[in-house]
Amino acid sequence: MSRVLTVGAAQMGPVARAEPRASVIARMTALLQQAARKGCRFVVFPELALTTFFPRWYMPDWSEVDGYFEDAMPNEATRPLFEAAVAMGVGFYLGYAERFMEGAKVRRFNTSILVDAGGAIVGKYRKVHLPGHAELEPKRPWQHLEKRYFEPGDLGFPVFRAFGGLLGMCICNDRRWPETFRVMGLQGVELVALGYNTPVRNSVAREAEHLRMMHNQMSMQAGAYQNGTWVVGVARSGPEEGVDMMAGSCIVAPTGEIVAQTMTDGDELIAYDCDLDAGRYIKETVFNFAAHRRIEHYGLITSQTGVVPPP
Ligand code: ING
Repeated sequence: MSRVLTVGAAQMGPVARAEPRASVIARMTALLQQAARKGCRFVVFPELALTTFFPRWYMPDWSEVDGYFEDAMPNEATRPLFEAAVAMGVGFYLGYAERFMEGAKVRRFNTSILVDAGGAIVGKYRKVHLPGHAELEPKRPWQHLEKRYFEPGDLGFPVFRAFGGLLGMCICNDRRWPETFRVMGLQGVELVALGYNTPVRNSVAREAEHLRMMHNQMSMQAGAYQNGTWVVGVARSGPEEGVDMMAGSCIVAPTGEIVAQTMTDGDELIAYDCDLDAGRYIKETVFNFAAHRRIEHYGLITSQTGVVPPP
């Protein structure tokens, strides 16, 4: 019996700094309704979907920073989204800023959750690869302070049994690191859901603009093919608080082919019937890990962080 999961990629256009969560939730619910009409059983939202991409600003006042975080999930603001999803029988991936107390210590993560069609949180992931910097860099046209506002994820790259298959998650910059997909590939992942917030232009180096989209697609296509998995990448896009954010949300097959892609840089839903067995022949032949990998030669990948050239 084929395991086809109809998946929706719910791209979101700009979220203003002052946009209330209720407004964002209403937009997300409308995208869920579109997805349900297309027969989707699982919908992927962007990274930090509930607020504007706030790491673009240096905020010395931590109470202002914490205004962008969720202290519980679901909570009063997001419960309508969970309830709407349950009413439609649709599960979803949600990216948000997670904050909680551990004794007297405040913990803050760039987090995503996997929510099943019954509204239960069946998986959680915390972003491992945090790009950017931790201190104010005045020379930048905008900041990228993820290293200031979040800790590196502490949950690894887990894979969850959900929606009839093996689903994994990552977040934005994670997709640029092959280790992200390989660790999930070694758990047999069949679909990786990820949200991203990526500016169209490189703010720290002279770089032709077309390369941004190429690097985005190449990273996800390679991750898909080299691990025989579907990859669903969903943008927060459009002109947000003076920074143009890249669109290009897409659904990538285990062959590495992009099978669906958004046309706009606003709120837009695309969907595809993802056969979770489509990656089987890849996992059993070219990327049959058990038959072909030689881990005795891979030691540097986990024993060394930076580059050490030969003497
Ligand atoms: N955003 C960007 C991303 O990885 C970035 C940051 C862009 C890093 C381009 C390097 C190159 O897509 C987030 N939120 O990680």
